[in-house]
Amino acid sequence: MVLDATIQTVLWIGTALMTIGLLVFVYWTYTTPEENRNFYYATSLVPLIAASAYFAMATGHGSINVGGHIFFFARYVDWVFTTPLLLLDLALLALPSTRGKLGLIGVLLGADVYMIVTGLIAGFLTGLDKYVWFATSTIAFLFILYVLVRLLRETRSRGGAVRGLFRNLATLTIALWLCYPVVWLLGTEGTGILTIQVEVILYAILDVLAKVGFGFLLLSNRAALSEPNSASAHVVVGD
Ligand code: RET
Repeated sequence: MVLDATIQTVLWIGTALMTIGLLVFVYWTYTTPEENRNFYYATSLVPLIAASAYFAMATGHGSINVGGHIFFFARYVDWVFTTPLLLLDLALLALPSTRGKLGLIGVLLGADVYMIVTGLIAGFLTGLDKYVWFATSTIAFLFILYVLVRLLRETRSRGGAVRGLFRNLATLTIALWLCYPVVWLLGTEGTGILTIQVEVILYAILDVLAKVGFGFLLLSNRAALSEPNSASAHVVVGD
């Protein structure tokens, strides 16, 4: 797929920023005591996957032509792996123990994968069918938002650094994630109000904030991640 210079430049900047995020997170992983590394492993995988997806898109291998417009399917391959990892981070941070909560975590991550896969199907289609799959994906998204708001309420009763960190991360996540279906609807996959160039720029900003921004906020907060009642202290072998 041949891409114009603006799109290519934005995709290369995306690749570079994700790579920088990856290098910083890997460095932080190795400078953290092994028993506190749970969050570091999951969060480092996110920019690794995103850098690969951006590289594929920048080199013309992450898109195809659907109904006369460029469809970047590589985004969805990225999101199907990275969004569950981000939600896993949030769930582990919010839940003082994963015991008895694996069902909740499973259903949260399952709904997320379902949201991305149904969004991918919508991207390949045209006409009314497209919007049926968009609506299906949105139902899963609303469920995810509901769980996040419930976790926000539950963490209110908890003290310490975890509470404030979770509040900031969950708020950031809800605000940024809400923008994705809006960009989709306004962009070339939806109504076509935005040009493909503007769409690529908006997704790049959202992706960098939702992945690298989120990771910086989480991993730079070592106090919360090593708090005795945070998940990092609870998820031990055999738990
Ligand atoms: C789609 C279109 C179909 C309806 C909905 C969507 C939501 C996508 C979301 C994506 C989040 C991506 C992130 C990536 C980076 O880390 C698939 C656009 C609801 C919420 C956070």
